[in-house]
Amino acid sequence: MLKSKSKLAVWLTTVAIMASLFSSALVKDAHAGIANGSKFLGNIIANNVPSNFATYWDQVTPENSTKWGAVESTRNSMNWSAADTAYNYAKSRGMPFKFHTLVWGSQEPSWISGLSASEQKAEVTQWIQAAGQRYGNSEFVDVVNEPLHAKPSYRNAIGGDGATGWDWVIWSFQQARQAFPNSKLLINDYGIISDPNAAAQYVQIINLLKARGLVDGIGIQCHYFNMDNVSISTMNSVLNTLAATGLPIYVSELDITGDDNTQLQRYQQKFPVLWEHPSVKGITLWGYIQGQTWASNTHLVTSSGAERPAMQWLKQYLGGGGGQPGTGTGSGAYANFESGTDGWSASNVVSGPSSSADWSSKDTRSLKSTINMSSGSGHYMFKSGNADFTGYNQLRATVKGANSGNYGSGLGVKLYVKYGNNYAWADSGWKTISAGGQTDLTLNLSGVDKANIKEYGVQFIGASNASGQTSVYVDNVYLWN
Ligand SMILES: [Ca+2]
Ligand SMILES: [Ca+2]
Repeated sequence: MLKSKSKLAVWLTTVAIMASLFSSALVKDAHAGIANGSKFLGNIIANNVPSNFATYWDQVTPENSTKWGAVESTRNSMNWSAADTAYNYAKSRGMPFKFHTLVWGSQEPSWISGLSASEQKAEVTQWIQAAGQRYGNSEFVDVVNEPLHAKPSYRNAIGGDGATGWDWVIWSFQQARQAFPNSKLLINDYGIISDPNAAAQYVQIINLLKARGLVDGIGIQCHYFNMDNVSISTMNSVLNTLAATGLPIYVSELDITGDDNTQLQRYQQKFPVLWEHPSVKGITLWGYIQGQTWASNTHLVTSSGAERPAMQWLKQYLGGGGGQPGTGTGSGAYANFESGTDGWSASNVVSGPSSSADWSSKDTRSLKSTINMSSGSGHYMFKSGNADFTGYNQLRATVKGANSGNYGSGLGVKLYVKYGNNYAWADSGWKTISAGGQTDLTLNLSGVDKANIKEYGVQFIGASNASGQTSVYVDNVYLWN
């Protein structure tokens, strides 16, 4: 990516510049980053490694330094210095490294387009082999970047469209397999997460590669111009389309804009959709420090090192919840359901609530009820009685639906409170979950009479075309500042 923050037109041009992804079965640095477990949460490195990189991230993609035009701006004179910095850092920390990228129609060397076809083919081959010799222990390689949007000028020299329509892509992956026999080979593009038609076209290329044993994962960039306004249902639809190939998905260049509150809300809504999808094996963000991101307002940490609200939320979310536990079981709101229902009730349910080991978002148990869904049906799990939320700004919880019944367009979920002598209502706003899905809910308590809480809980609402029986779960209900 370019770092210019100038005009939109420049950004849109540079959009054609991104790409990247990574990995799965790697040994991770146990001390790096904010993500635990089998998935990585990575970021880019430009010329120097930010001092707080390992505080947040556990995977590395070079921002520009492994692009062909950056390495070989003068023909046959290779400059690997910045690439070495990123690669050596990743290797010294045990972080997966992704080489980004081998074949791409942007940031090519300027001299390539003027050569004969045979010279072009020889140069691309030489470039791929040189990269493999130097960085053959890369966990991931973006072989072809942006095939739908930025085809290389020299593509006719390496097979052109050919009989498959994508012979040049197949040729590129064949070369990469030879040069990087120990790496996972990825394809990468933008405009996918927000466009089911583009996803279907992308899958056509992927299936050509898969049939030849040439591709190991699918990269989707997920930049702000696709992410800021995409709907959850479109995201799920696209992820499921890609997952149907059987290949792992890597979110390769995530960024989201907005003022502090807008960015926070977008992260809260959309990051879990990516992170919790079973086929998504890792996420890489495209920058995080103010003044060092390619698009303004995508940063998560200010130039002075302060974390924006979205960063604070991301840490809490990936840390598995917790937060401030209120004041215990009397007033306050902490409920973890490890040893019972914590005094919660349910209404319009077939059975429950009960403490269940079916699922949990924190520790090993959650609160479960079984419900019969119908169009607009309302079901509740809640705790009534006086509670005092004084001193806290948010009430949070995680909810889940079982993979049974017909969820139609999605089961509606809301975290709510009733407060004051009139039992006034406030809630988190709608989210929807599909069968088997889960989501975090955050209720902003501003405007609520926090010293006079009468009831709090979760409302589940059947979609207009919902039917059948399912189970719903609530866990890790807590107060947060
Ligand atoms: Ca050369
Ligand atoms: Ca629990």
